[in-house]
Amino acid sequence: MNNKIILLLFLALYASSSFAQSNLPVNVYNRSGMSLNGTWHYIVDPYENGYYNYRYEPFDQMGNPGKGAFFTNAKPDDKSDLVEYNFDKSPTMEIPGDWNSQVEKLYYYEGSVWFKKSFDFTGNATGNRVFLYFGAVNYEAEVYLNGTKLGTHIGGFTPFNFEVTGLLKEQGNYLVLKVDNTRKKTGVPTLNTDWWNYGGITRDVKLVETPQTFIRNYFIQLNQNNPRSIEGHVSLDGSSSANKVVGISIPELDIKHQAMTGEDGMASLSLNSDDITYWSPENPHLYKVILSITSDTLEDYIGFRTIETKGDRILLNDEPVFLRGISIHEERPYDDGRVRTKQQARQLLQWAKELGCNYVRLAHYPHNEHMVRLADEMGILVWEEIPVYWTIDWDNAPTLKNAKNQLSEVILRDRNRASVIIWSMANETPVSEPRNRFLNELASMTRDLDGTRLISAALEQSNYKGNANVRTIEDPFAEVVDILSFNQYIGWYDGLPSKAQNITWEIKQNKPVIISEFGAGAKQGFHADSLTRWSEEYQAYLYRETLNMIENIDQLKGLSPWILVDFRSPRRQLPEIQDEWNRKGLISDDGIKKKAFYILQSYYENKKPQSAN
Ligand code: GCB
Repeated sequence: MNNKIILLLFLALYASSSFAQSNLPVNVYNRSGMSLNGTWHYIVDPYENGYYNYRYEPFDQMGNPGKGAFFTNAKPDDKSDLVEYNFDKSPTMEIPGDWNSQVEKLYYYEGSVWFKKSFDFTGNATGNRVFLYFGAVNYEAEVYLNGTKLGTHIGGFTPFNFEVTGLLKEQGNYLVLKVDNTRKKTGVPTLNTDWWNYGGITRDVKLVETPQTFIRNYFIQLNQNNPRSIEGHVSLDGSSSANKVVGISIPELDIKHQAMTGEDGMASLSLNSDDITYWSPENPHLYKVILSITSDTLEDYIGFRTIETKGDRILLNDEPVFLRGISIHEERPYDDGRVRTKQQARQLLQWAKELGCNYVRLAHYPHNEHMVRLADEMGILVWEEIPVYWTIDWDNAPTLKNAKNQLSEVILRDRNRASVIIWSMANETPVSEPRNRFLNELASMTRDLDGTRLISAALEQSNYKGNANVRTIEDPFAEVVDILSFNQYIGWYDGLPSKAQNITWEIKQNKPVIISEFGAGAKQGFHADSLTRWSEEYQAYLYRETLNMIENIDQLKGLSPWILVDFRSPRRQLPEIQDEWNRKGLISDDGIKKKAFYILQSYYENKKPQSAN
């Protein structure tokens, strides 16, 4: 091996280990920081030229990357010097924001785009630490700060961060990302989905400053077996995180408590109160919780509730609850593209409220953290899921690792949210041995990370003993889940809406049932008789028939029809009707309600508990 190769190997190792993320994400949402949102320069690089530039050595003899590598943000040294790119003269786009909806020529683009943001940073108090946070980047991000690689993140919908202490200058920092949204067979999701593969830095970017020893993360929830006890733990990070006093106070409950961290920097908490007002959709009460150590204080607003199943019932705070839900894609209201702001997330949840929902299914990937925080405030129960969708590469170990990573990142982000009651493992995944093993692994990891919530998956239904008029759930994963959920499209992909009148259900499992999807496409404003496909009348007819049919499922404890708003999908090509939109929304892409909206709204009106009316 020559010296240059040894040097390269060393640099690769250094880059991947020295700034590796610790297992627990830094809690960022409720820390102030310096936003790096705004205008970023970009270079579209379908051939990955900025990565494997053929004219320049990627590293010179001193181990410095050559100027051809885009992450060096190079400029010519003099008038004779050759550098074939220039970020500062390249076009710009707004971050957060997907590239497909911002730049016309990137509408269908799948591949690599480089992004660059220059900034000054003067905030760093002596001894403090700094973390660089990304809310989400779809799909694979390589992150470089001032020419140094911080690391790579895979998975398009969950947050990640890197410690950048000591790497920032007061002036002239440049952050460069290579973002690649290429779909892959081994990816999560895999090649085929029914949504738009929006690429880019789709959520907030922030620099967060913490003291040397700081509160990295916490998990504070009601003890599910003793609703007078608030329990959990707080994790510190830093050189003096062992044997440290952690204060926790909940002023409204008169709780002021101290706990001691162990050698691992973790303190366990158990706080008793007889006066807890339980969080529920009818009364989404959140308590201000203050965590403190000598060097750091963090505040959050947390709701306390229990959620469990008993036989075929779902009990919220020991009371049976019916989940009046709707499925939602994270698509910008009145527009296309990914949700970018809290206000846009609020609009989606407000529509769900108007529909009479107490519950939403956030499909098919983790949505922006704004969504679950707003759901906490607005009193909406939440199902969260990861994009284990249709046929994943079940036998491939890196695919499982990727799915586990995405799942653990969303659990660690949202485990303090009272609104979140269900972790879903997958959507419509055909049964096979490798698939069963894969999902079992996800479920057991989820139970280890968070034993306070329910597990489900959107399964498929099948004919009972070969009889097409009797439907059942045969999936072995039905034994693992707490809630039996399945999608069904009787009346749309499976006959006409009247078919629902002949169908009965033989559900063998003694578990609560949720219909996680049903629906029909309708072009808003297209009116015809109720047997004309794509008319609002057909969709409304299907809703009426389906709602009648599912009333006969004894264990039915909720539903989340498909879907709140029309959403972009390249699979949906019918001209003048779909034009690349999945039209199963109850609301059109420009925010107009279709007839079926009101059918479901009145069904939900009748399902509301008496006390809520
Ligand atoms: C499904 C999928 C969902 C699709 C929907 C449809 O079963 O879970 O992602 O968008 O059907 O519209 O076909």
